[in-house]
Amino acid sequence: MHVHKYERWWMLFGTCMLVVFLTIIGVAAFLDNINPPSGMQRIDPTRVAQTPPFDSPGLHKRADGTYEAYYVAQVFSFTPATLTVPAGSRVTFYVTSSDVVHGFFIPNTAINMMAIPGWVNEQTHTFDRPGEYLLLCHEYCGIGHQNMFAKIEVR
Ligand SMILES: [Cu+2]
Repeated sequence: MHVHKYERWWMLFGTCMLVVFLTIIGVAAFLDNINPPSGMQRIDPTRVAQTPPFDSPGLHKRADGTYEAYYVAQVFSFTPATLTVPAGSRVTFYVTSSDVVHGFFIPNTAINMMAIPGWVNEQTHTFDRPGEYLLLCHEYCGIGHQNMFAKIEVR
């Protein structure tokens, strides 16, 4: 079978691009630890305020010295609005929504989740650099969406 040389170059180009894309995905998934959030934990969205631990949202210290941060997203705010985290601490964020789908995004970290009514999503980040981090809703959730943000202070 004869394959024209341009056809061979094009097949080689396509194969190389496939390898490049799979390498980028592999590096992001395994080296940068960027993975889809688990979303395996359920919660009754009508009873979020009465369901522990979301009845007291905020930062909770674990016995091993790491932290859990429980967040409730609702139109058009996050609870807690401000979180103070010690520098260098490893924080696992647990987030749910009590009304509609919201986003949960902290720029300059790998934290990027959806806050979905009925589900609890989680992701972990270590805050090595002190400073003020912005927590943004990046899923359009209604007329006040652009004002939906919170702050994380790392000291
Ligand atoms: Cu929003």
